[in-house]
Amino acid sequence: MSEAVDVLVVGPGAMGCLHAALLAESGIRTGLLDHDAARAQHISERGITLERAGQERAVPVRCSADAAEFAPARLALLFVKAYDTEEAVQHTLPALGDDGGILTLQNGLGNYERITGIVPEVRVLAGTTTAGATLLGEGHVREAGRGFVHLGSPSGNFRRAREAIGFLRGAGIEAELAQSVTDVLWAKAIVNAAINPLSALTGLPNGRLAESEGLRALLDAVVEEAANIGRMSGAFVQEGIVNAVQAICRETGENRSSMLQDLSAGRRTEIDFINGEIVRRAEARGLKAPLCAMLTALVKGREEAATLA
Ligand code: KPL
Repeated sequence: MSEAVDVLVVGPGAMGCLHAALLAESGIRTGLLDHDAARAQHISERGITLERAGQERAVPVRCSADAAEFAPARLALLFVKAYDTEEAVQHTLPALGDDGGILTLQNGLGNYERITGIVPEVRVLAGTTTAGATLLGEGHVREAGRGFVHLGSPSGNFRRAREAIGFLRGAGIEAELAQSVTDVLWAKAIVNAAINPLSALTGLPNGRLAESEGLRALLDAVVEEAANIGRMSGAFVQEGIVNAVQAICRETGENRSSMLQDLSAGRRTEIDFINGEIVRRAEARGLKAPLCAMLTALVKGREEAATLA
């Protein structure tokens, strides 16, 4: 059955399920787009099981693998892995009609560029979220940290950015207009470049990385290196970024980073789009990012080892 939605969440992973449940629960017309029809049917039948603040509830959410069923959607909220971006945008197009927008809150650098290779810039928003979530099974998610969203329109379409902020706030998610999308994307990339591979390689939840002296020194060094490349690439990176990343480790202390979750589940990680992309951006400027290069090689080694098992 075809029925228009305000927000179409794309990707039923941890972040997609969390946001689809929060939006749907608040009465915003919400859909969830999955590429897997059998899983979509399962989620539609049972709803999303949301664990939040020690309570568990089932939230009915319409889920389908057919994007046209949600047309016309005002906004597609992209929560697929960075390596699936282009395919997911193509899959979403039938829901968007001529005017629907896309907001990416994905991890990694370069997602905005990948999306605007397909959809006109005026319809694309980008930003970051501090939300943490753990996928416990199909359509079953546990919130692992409240989200604060910074988003903006690199093309200057503030009407569309404000509309997206309105939807998120309507779902009780704190959201603000970013002064500079480049700055917020780099800030998040620096956080992810340090926390994600270190937690994935050690198997430790985020909080432990700031507790042990040796790991904290490594964490700080990766932050410094990534921040330097960010600055050389034109982003404003705050002076206190090292302390800020340690604070994020503590605030999301129990959370297993998304890269640790991916590696543990035998999924491909986003290392190429985080540390790998920082290395490429450094090299494009004649610079080096040896720690990011080493972490990229190690995580890719772990990915390869999983295929041998
Ligand atoms: O974004 C995250 C992730 O896991 O990908 C952090 C902020 C590190 C929270 O776990």
